Amino acid sequence: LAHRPILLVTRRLPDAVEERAARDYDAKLNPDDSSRSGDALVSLATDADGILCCPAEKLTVDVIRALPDSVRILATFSVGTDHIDLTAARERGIVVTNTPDVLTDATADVALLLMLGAARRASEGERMVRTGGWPGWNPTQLLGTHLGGKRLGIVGMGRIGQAVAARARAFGMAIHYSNRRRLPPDQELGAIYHADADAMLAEADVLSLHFPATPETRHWLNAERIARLPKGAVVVNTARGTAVEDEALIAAVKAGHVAAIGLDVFENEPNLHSGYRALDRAFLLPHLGSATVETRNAMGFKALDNLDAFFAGREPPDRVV
Ligand code: 8YV
Repeated sequence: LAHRPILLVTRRLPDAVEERAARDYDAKLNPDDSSRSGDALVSLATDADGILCCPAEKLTVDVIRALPDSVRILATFSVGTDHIDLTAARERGIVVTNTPDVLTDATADVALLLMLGAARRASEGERMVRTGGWPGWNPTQLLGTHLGGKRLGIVGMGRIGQAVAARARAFGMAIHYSNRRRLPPDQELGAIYHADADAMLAEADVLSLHFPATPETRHWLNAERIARLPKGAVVVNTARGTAVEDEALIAAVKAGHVAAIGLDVFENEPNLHSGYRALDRAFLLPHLGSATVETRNAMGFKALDNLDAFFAGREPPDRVV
Protein backbone atom coordinates (compact mmCIF):
# COMPACT_ATOMS: atom_id res chain seq x y z
CA LEU A 1 0.00 0.00 0.00
CA ALA A 2 1.20 3.53 -0.76
CA HIS A 3 -0.52 4.84 2.37
CA ARG A 4 -0.81 3.80 5.99
CA PRO A 5 -3.51 1.12 5.95
CA ILE A 6 -6.95 2.43 6.81
CA LEU A 7 -8.54 0.23 9.47
CA LEU A 8 -12.20 0.38 10.42
CA VAL A 9 -12.67 -0.79 14.02
CA THR A 10 -16.35 -1.53 14.43
CA ARG A 11 -16.69 -1.44 18.23
CA ARG A 12 -14.98 0.12 21.23
CA LEU A 13 -12.11 -2.15 22.26
CA PRO A 14 -9.86 -2.11 25.35
CA ASP A 15 -7.79 1.10 25.54
CA ALA A 16 -4.47 -0.59 24.88
CA VAL A 17 -5.89 -2.20 21.75
CA GLU A 18 -7.34 1.05 20.42
CA GLU A 19 -4.05 2.84 21.19
CA ARG A 20 -2.07 0.31 19.21
CA ALA A 21 -4.57 0.45 16.34
CA ALA A 22 -4.32 4.26 16.27
CA ARG A 23 -0.52 4.11 16.41
CA ASP A 24 -0.07 1.65 13.57
CA TYR A 25 -3.04 2.39 11.33
CA ASP A 26 -5.11 5.19 9.99
CA ALA A 27 -7.74 3.88 12.38
CA LYS A 28 -11.41 4.77 12.19
CA LEU A 29 -12.43 4.01 15.77
CA ASN A 30 -16.01 3.74 16.92
CA PRO A 31 -16.45 6.66 19.34
CA ASP A 32 -19.62 5.51 21.07
CA ASP A 33 -19.72 1.74 20.71
CA SER A 34 -22.84 1.91 18.57
CA SER A 35 -23.62 -1.34 16.82
CA ARG A 36 -22.74 -1.13 13.16
CA SER A 37 -24.47 -3.42 10.78
CA GLY A 38 -25.74 -3.68 7.24
CA ASP A 39 -25.65 -0.49 5.18
CA ALA A 40 -24.13 1.54 8.02
CA LEU A 41 -21.19 -0.82 8.19
CA VAL A 42 -20.75 -0.74 4.43
CA SER A 43 -20.72 3.06 4.27
CA LEU A 44 -18.29 3.30 7.20
CA ALA A 45 -16.00 0.93 5.33
CA THR A 46 -15.52 3.44 2.49
CA ASP A 47 -11.79 3.55 1.66
CA ALA A 48 -10.97 1.05 4.44
CA ASP A 49 -8.24 -1.49 3.69
CA GLY A 50 -9.25 -3.71 6.57
CA ILE A 51 -11.98 -4.14 9.17
CA LEU A 52 -11.54 -5.24 12.77
CA CYS A 53 -15.02 -6.57 13.49
CA CYS A 54 -16.96 -8.41 16.20
CA PRO A 55 -19.69 -11.08 16.16
CA ALA A 56 -22.25 -8.37 16.88
CA GLU A 57 -21.91 -7.34 13.24
CA LYS A 58 -23.40 -9.78 10.79
CA LEU A 59 -21.20 -9.88 7.72
CA THR A 60 -23.76 -11.54 5.51
CA VAL A 61 -23.31 -12.34 1.84
CA ASP A 62 -25.05 -9.04 0.98
CA VAL A 63 -22.84 -6.97 3.27
CA ILE A 64 -19.67 -8.64 2.01
CA ARG A 65 -20.66 -8.16 -1.64
CA ALA A 66 -21.41 -4.49 -0.94
CA LEU A 67 -18.07 -3.78 0.76
CA PRO A 68 -15.79 -1.45 -1.18
CA ASP A 69 -13.03 -3.08 -3.22
CA SER A 70 -10.43 -1.51 -0.94
CA VAL A 71 -11.33 -3.93 1.89
CA ARG A 72 -8.96 -6.89 1.72
CA ILE A 73 -9.08 -8.32 5.23
CA LEU A 74 -11.65 -8.93 7.98
CA ALA A 75 -10.01 -9.57 11.35
CA THR A 76 -12.68 -10.68 13.77
CA PHE A 77 -12.33 -10.08 17.50
CA SER A 78 -13.56 -13.62 18.27
CA VAL A 79 -12.74 -17.24 17.71
CA GLY A 80 -16.19 -17.83 16.23
CA THR A 81 -16.62 -16.90 12.57
CA ASP A 82 -20.29 -17.78 12.17
CA HIS A 83 -21.20 -14.08 11.77
CA ILE A 84 -19.12 -13.92 8.59
CA ASP A 85 -20.20 -15.47 5.32
CA LEU A 86 -16.86 -17.14 4.65
CA THR A 87 -17.87 -18.28 1.17
CA ALA A 88 -18.69 -14.72 0.15
CA ALA A 89 -15.38 -13.53 1.60
CA ARG A 90 -13.51 -16.20 -0.33
CA GLU A 91 -15.32 -15.27 -3.53
CA ARG A 92 -14.27 -11.66 -3.13
CA GLY A 93 -10.71 -12.58 -2.22
CA ILE A 94 -11.08 -11.08 1.26
CA VAL A 95 -8.86 -12.65 3.94
CA VAL A 96 -10.54 -13.57 7.25
CA THR A 97 -8.69 -14.07 10.55
CA ASN A 98 -9.89 -14.91 14.07
CA THR A 99 -8.51 -15.00 17.65
CA PRO A 100 -8.12 -18.62 18.83
CA ASP A 101 -6.19 -19.83 21.92
CA VAL A 102 -6.17 -16.58 23.92
CA LEU A 103 -9.79 -17.05 25.00
CA THR A 104 -9.67 -20.79 25.62
CA ASP A 105 -9.06 -20.64 29.37
CA ALA A 106 -11.48 -17.79 30.05
CA THR A 107 -14.26 -19.58 28.18
CA ALA A 108 -13.52 -22.92 29.84
CA ASP A 109 -13.66 -21.19 33.22
CA VAL A 110 -17.15 -19.92 32.39
CA ALA A 111 -18.25 -23.41 31.36
CA LEU A 112 -17.32 -24.58 34.86
CA LEU A 113 -18.96 -21.50 36.37
CA LEU A 114 -22.16 -22.46 34.54
CA MET A 115 -21.94 -26.08 35.67
CA LEU A 116 -21.44 -25.07 39.27
CA GLY A 117 -23.96 -22.26 39.08
CA ALA A 118 -26.61 -24.54 37.61
CA ALA A 119 -25.86 -27.63 39.71
CA ARG A 120 -25.58 -25.64 42.95
CA ARG A 121 -28.53 -23.35 42.25
CA ALA A 122 -26.49 -20.16 42.47
CA SER A 123 -29.07 -17.91 40.77
CA GLU A 124 -31.85 -19.00 43.07
CA GLY A 125 -29.61 -18.50 46.08
CA GLU A 126 -28.43 -15.09 44.94
CA ARG A 127 -31.97 -13.96 44.26
CA MET A 128 -33.05 -15.15 47.68
CA VAL A 129 -30.31 -13.14 49.38
CA ARG A 130 -30.75 -10.00 47.28
CA THR A 131 -34.51 -9.86 47.55
CA GLY A 132 -34.42 -10.25 51.31
CA GLY A 133 -36.28 -13.53 50.96
CA TRP A 134 -33.78 -15.66 52.86
CA PRO A 135 -35.59 -17.16 55.83
CA GLY A 136 -32.32 -18.33 57.39
CA TRP A 137 -30.28 -21.48 56.98
CA ASN A 138 -32.10 -24.76 56.95
CA PRO A 139 -30.88 -28.26 56.19
CA THR A 140 -32.95 -28.81 53.06
CA GLN A 141 -32.65 -25.37 51.51
CA LEU A 142 -31.66 -25.13 47.85
CA LEU A 143 -30.11 -28.55 47.62
CA GLY A 144 -28.24 -29.02 44.40
CA THR A 145 -26.10 -31.83 43.05
CA HIS A 146 -22.38 -32.58 43.08
CA LEU A 147 -20.23 -32.30 39.99
CA GLY A 148 -17.79 -34.79 41.50
CA GLY A 149 -18.55 -38.39 40.57
CA LYS A 150 -20.70 -37.29 37.62
CA ARG A 151 -20.06 -38.00 33.96
CA LEU A 152 -19.40 -34.94 31.84
CA GLY A 153 -20.28 -35.25 28.15
CA ILE A 154 -18.35 -32.78 26.01
CA VAL A 155 -19.60 -32.30 22.48
CA GLY A 156 -16.75 -30.90 20.41
CA MET A 157 -13.31 -31.60 21.88
CA GLY A 158 -11.30 -28.75 20.41
CA ARG A 159 -9.20 -26.30 22.37
CA ILE A 160 -12.03 -25.14 24.62
CA GLY A 161 -13.53 -28.62 25.06
CA GLN A 162 -10.15 -29.94 26.20
CA ALA A 163 -9.67 -27.04 28.62
CA VAL A 164 -13.10 -27.78 30.09
CA ALA A 165 -12.11 -31.45 30.48
CA ALA A 166 -8.96 -30.45 32.39
CA ARG A 167 -10.96 -28.37 34.82
CA ALA A 168 -13.74 -30.95 35.21
CA ARG A 169 -11.18 -33.65 36.01
CA ALA A 170 -10.06 -31.56 38.97
CA PHE A 171 -13.67 -31.61 40.16
CA GLY A 172 -13.67 -35.39 40.05
CA MET A 173 -15.83 -35.78 36.96
CA ALA A 174 -15.48 -38.66 34.49
CA ILE A 175 -14.91 -37.22 31.01
CA HIS A 176 -16.77 -38.46 27.96
CA TYR A 177 -16.48 -36.72 24.63
CA SER A 178 -17.56 -36.80 21.05
CA ASN A 179 -15.66 -35.17 18.26
CA ARG A 180 -15.23 -35.59 14.52
CA ARG A 181 -11.97 -37.41 15.19
CA ARG A 182 -10.64 -39.25 18.20
CA LEU A 183 -7.86 -37.39 19.99
CA PRO A 184 -4.38 -38.93 20.43
CA PRO A 185 -3.78 -40.39 23.92
CA ASP A 186 -1.68 -37.43 25.09
CA GLN A 187 -4.66 -35.13 24.49
CA GLU A 188 -7.39 -37.60 25.37
CA LEU A 189 -5.93 -38.14 28.85
CA GLY A 190 -8.25 -41.03 29.61
CA ALA A 191 -11.44 -39.38 28.40
CA ILE A 192 -13.90 -41.83 26.87
CA TYR A 193 -14.45 -41.27 23.16
CA HIS A 194 -17.87 -41.67 21.57
CA ALA A 195 -17.80 -41.76 17.78
CA ASP A 196 -21.56 -41.20 17.92
CA ALA A 197 -22.49 -38.08 19.87
CA ASP A 198 -26.09 -39.26 20.15
CA ALA A 199 -24.98 -42.43 21.89
CA MET A 200 -22.94 -40.40 24.37
CA LEU A 201 -25.95 -38.42 25.52
CA ALA A 202 -27.28 -41.27 27.67
CA GLU A 203 -24.02 -41.10 29.67
CA ALA A 204 -23.96 -37.34 30.13
CA ASP A 205 -24.99 -36.35 33.64
CA VAL A 206 -23.65 -32.96 32.64
CA LEU A 207 -23.56 -31.92 28.99
CA SER A 208 -21.36 -29.10 27.70
CA LEU A 209 -21.43 -27.87 24.09
CA HIS A 210 -18.22 -26.78 22.37
CA PHE A 211 -18.75 -26.89 18.63
CA PRO A 212 -18.91 -24.04 16.12
CA ALA A 213 -22.19 -22.73 14.76
CA THR A 214 -22.73 -23.97 11.22
CA PRO A 215 -25.89 -24.76 9.25
CA GLU A 216 -25.35 -28.43 10.19
CA THR A 217 -25.11 -27.78 13.93
CA ARG A 218 -28.07 -25.41 14.10
CA HIS A 219 -30.48 -26.59 16.84
CA TRP A 220 -28.32 -29.67 17.38
CA LEU A 221 -29.60 -30.08 20.92
CA ASN A 222 -33.23 -30.74 20.01
CA ALA A 223 -36.06 -32.53 21.81
CA GLU A 224 -34.98 -35.94 20.57
CA ARG A 225 -31.41 -35.53 21.81
CA ILE A 226 -32.52 -33.98 25.11
CA ALA A 227 -34.71 -37.05 25.67
CA ARG A 228 -31.58 -39.23 25.48
CA LEU A 229 -29.98 -37.48 28.45
CA PRO A 230 -30.33 -39.18 31.82
CA LYS A 231 -33.12 -37.75 33.94
CA GLY A 232 -31.80 -34.94 36.08
CA ALA A 233 -29.02 -33.94 33.67
CA VAL A 234 -27.42 -30.49 33.71
CA VAL A 235 -26.87 -28.75 30.36
CA VAL A 236 -24.47 -25.86 29.79
CA ASN A 237 -23.62 -23.86 26.70
CA THR A 238 -20.73 -21.46 26.16
CA ALA A 239 -20.55 -21.96 22.38
CA ARG A 240 -23.38 -20.41 20.39
CA GLY A 241 -27.07 -20.14 21.18
CA THR A 242 -27.98 -21.57 17.82
CA ALA A 243 -26.70 -24.97 19.04
CA VAL A 244 -29.85 -25.35 21.14
CA GLU A 245 -33.53 -25.57 20.28
CA ASP A 246 -34.80 -23.21 22.95
CA GLU A 247 -38.40 -24.46 23.16
CA ALA A 248 -37.23 -28.03 23.64
CA LEU A 249 -34.73 -27.16 26.34
CA ILE A 250 -37.18 -24.95 28.23
CA ALA A 251 -39.82 -27.70 28.09
CA ALA A 252 -37.31 -30.27 29.40
CA VAL A 253 -36.41 -28.06 32.37
CA LYS A 254 -40.08 -27.44 33.13
CA ALA A 255 -40.74 -31.17 33.00
CA GLY A 256 -37.79 -31.85 35.31
CA HIS A 257 -36.08 -34.12 32.80
CA VAL A 258 -33.24 -31.60 32.74
CA ALA A 259 -32.56 -30.54 36.34
CA ALA A 260 -30.76 -27.28 35.59
CA ILE A 261 -29.18 -25.33 32.78
CA GLY A 262 -26.38 -22.81 32.52
CA LEU A 263 -26.26 -20.60 29.44
CA ASP A 264 -23.80 -17.90 28.44
CA VAL A 265 -24.99 -17.69 24.82
CA PHE A 266 -28.38 -17.40 23.17
CA GLU A 267 -29.93 -17.42 19.77
CA ASN A 268 -30.63 -13.82 18.68
CA GLU A 269 -28.67 -12.19 21.48
CA PRO A 270 -29.58 -10.12 23.38
CA ASN A 271 -33.20 -11.05 22.70
CA LEU A 272 -33.19 -14.44 24.33
CA HIS A 273 -36.24 -16.64 24.40
CA SER A 274 -38.38 -15.20 27.19
CA GLY A 275 -39.07 -18.70 28.52
CA TYR A 276 -35.56 -18.82 29.96
CA ARG A 277 -36.14 -15.88 32.26
CA ALA A 278 -39.07 -17.62 33.90
CA LEU A 279 -37.05 -20.72 34.84
CA ASP A 280 -35.76 -20.93 38.41
CA ARG A 281 -33.31 -23.62 37.46
CA ALA A 282 -31.50 -21.58 34.85
CA PHE A 283 -28.18 -19.82 35.49
CA LEU A 284 -28.00 -17.19 32.75
CA LEU A 285 -25.03 -15.02 31.82
CA PRO A 286 -24.72 -12.30 29.14
CA HIS A 287 -22.09 -13.88 26.83
CA LEU A 288 -19.11 -13.21 29.02
CA GLY A 289 -17.06 -16.31 28.21
CA SER A 290 -14.05 -14.29 27.07
CA ALA A 291 -14.80 -11.26 29.20
CA THR A 292 -11.65 -10.81 31.25
CA VAL A 293 -9.32 -7.84 30.94
CA GLU A 294 -6.45 -10.18 30.13
CA THR A 295 -8.32 -12.10 27.46
CA ARG A 296 -9.96 -9.13 25.75
CA ASN A 297 -6.58 -7.37 25.53
CA ALA A 298 -5.00 -10.52 24.13
CA MET A 299 -7.83 -10.93 21.61
CA GLY A 300 -7.35 -7.37 20.39
CA PHE A 301 -3.58 -7.76 20.11
CA LYS A 302 -4.06 -11.02 18.24
CA ALA A 303 -6.43 -9.40 15.78
CA LEU A 304 -3.85 -6.63 15.26
CA ASP A 305 -1.03 -9.19 14.89
CA ASN A 306 -3.01 -10.72 12.05
CA LEU A 307 -3.63 -7.34 10.43
CA ASP A 308 0.05 -6.38 10.84
CA ALA A 309 1.16 -9.60 9.17
CA PHE A 310 -1.27 -9.18 6.32
CA PHE A 311 -0.31 -5.58 5.57
CA ALA A 312 3.39 -6.48 5.82
CA GLY A 313 2.85 -9.07 3.12
CA ARG A 314 3.21 -12.05 5.47
CA GLU A 315 0.78 -14.89 6.09
CA PRO A 316 -1.58 -13.94 8.95
CA PRO A 317 -1.09 -16.53 11.72
CA ASP A 318 -4.80 -17.10 12.33
CA ARG A 319 -6.09 -17.08 8.82
CA VAL A 320 -9.47 -18.77 8.38
CA VAL A 321 -10.02 -17.74 4.75
C1 8YV B 1 -16.76 -12.86 22.55
C2 8YV B 1 -16.99 -15.16 21.31
O1 8YV B 1 -17.47 -12.57 23.67
O2 8YV B 1 -14.83 -15.47 20.49
C3 8YV B 1 -16.02 -15.70 20.34
O3 8YV B 1 -16.43 -16.37 19.37
O4 8YV B 1 -18.12 -15.43 21.23
C4 8YV B 1 -16.50 -14.31 22.47
O5 8YV B 1 -15.16 -14.40 22.66
C5 8YV B 1 -17.24 -12.03 21.48
O6 8YV B 1 -17.48 -12.67 20.34
C6 8YV B 1 -16.28 -10.89 21.34
O7 8YV B 1 -16.32 -10.24 20.15
